[in-house]
Amino acid sequence: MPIHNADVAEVFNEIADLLEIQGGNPFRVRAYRNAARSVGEHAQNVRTMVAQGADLKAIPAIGDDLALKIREIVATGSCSLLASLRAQVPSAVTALLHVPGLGPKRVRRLYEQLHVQSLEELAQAAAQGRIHTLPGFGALTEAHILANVQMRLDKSRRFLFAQASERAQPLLAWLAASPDVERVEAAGSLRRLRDTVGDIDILATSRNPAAVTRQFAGYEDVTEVLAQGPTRASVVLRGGLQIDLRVVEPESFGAALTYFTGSKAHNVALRRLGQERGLKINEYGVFRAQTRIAGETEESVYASVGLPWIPPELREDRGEIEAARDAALPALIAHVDLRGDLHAHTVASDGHASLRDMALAARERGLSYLAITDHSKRLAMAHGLDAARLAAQIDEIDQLNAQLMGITLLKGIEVDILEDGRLDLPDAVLARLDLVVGAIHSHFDLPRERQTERILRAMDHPCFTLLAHPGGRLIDSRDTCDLDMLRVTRKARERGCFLELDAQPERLDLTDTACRMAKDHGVLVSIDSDAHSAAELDNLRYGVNQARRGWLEKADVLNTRSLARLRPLLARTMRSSALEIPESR
Ligand code: DGT
Ligand code: CA
Ligand code: CA
Repeated sequence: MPIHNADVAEVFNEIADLLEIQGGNPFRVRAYRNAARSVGEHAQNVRTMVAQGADLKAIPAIGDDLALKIREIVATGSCSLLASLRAQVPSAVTALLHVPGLGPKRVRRLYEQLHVQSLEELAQAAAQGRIHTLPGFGALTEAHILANVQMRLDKSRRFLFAQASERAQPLLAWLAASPDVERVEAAGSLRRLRDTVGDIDILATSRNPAAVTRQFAGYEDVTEVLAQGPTRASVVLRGGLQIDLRVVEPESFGAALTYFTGSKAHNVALRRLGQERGLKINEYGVFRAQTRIAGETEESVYASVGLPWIPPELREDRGEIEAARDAALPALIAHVDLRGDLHAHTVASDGHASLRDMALAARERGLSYLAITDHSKRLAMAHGLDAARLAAQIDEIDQLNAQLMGITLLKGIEVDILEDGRLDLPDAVLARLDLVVGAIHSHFDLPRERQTERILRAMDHPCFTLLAHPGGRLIDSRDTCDLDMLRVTRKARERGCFLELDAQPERLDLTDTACRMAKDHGVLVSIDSDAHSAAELDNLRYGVNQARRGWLEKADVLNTRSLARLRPLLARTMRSSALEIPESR
């Protein structure tokens, strides 16, 4: 198996997990975590670097010892340190670390005292009430664990869009380069840019379909071939992602692409429109009686029922067919429309890059402004800033802005919204900022009414600008909190403040439908990377995907504004009685 940077990162992360469970030296744990992130984000492939004799220590966070380990992994596919750690603690136990509420100490106790070795066994132990009897665990913790584990088990079948896309892109490029392949395209939920993907659907055309399915089954990352025939094949890639390939006739390509892009609900609605016109629409084409009248392109399929082509992101049967009929499809936002980013961290809290490096990375990506929004003091784990440290950072940003050309840092904070809706820092320092980004990081499970009131109260603060990742979800591990988004959206409208679409692949929060609600209420959405490193500024693209699924256009997105037009919008939220209408769209 060829080694990718992600594989090395995975080995290092597992080593860090196992060291942590065994109570290892925290600095050593951190060194492996940093190395994992750094290798994972490194643009050059380590396999190529090793082959070319390049210096691995050029990768940040990699020293002599880790460079040796990378060589070992590239050469042998594994690492002897990992093997010896696994001999002491089974590797399935590391999955327990990712359950919210379970740190290394608790995992160790569960393993040593209850012999819990997997998520399934953890769920069982919780359901049987064996956990709350352990020291350091209570009945509440046990119930919490049970709920979280069940959710993880339910969702383990789906992949984050970013993960699926990272696996699919090289495969698509490899297929496209084959002399036997004429056209190749992703379909399904991946093409619709859904935040999670169950499996990947690929369509191709070829004069020699059997050669294509054979080649596909031999792809370097395939671990299992589920089926392989003359025109279709299904495989599983390393990591567990399933891929279905279908090779179709060129004259059916558009019809097949429409069919396999889905969604199912959209297809049903489209077929019904066809039926009304006496047409049969399927994956082979559009037919009147026995005659094919369309199907080579998607445009021809839509045109056969009198519609313009509909972007895949909208194909969910949420009004897109009606909008297409009325020539009212949105002109969806694109990544190039973003002029800046309003949520990013530095080493001052839990980020990994300095102010200057974040600024330069943003400029390199064509952004003209970047808001620095480190955590506030309540998040002690993340080294949150108190008033004095924030004041110092404000001065530092002023100095940096005076030096840097082509990029402006905005002064902000990701301030914790406390349980009662107060903000975690004094008004005097908040008032010195360009923007105040409020977020909840605790008490996710308050009852709906209290959670909603908490957030509304925070939004009423005279300095409040932007509500960060409103639902608080982590796709794999934490559900959206119980919150009345309609009231939150109305409050944003009334206060003239903004809602964030956090672009981290496992957040993508606002959801697509919540974006749509914001748009419908005239509330501007800010698409933010929430970057904790320079490379994570590229998360913005995932945010743009989600925004497109939420029907957002350039004008609906706050950070498509130039800095000159942004400033008054931010300033307006910094007043107590802002009962104005947001800038007209
Ligand atoms: P996923 O994989 O769960 O993330 O979601 P999709 O949308 O990729 O679903 P998948 O992989 O089961 O099927 C791909 C597309 O094929 C789906 O979006 C629509 C189409 N399709 C699959 N089964 C049916 C069906 O029974 N009826 C219709 N009309 N379309 C179907
Ligand atoms: Ca699929
Ligand atoms: Ca499929």
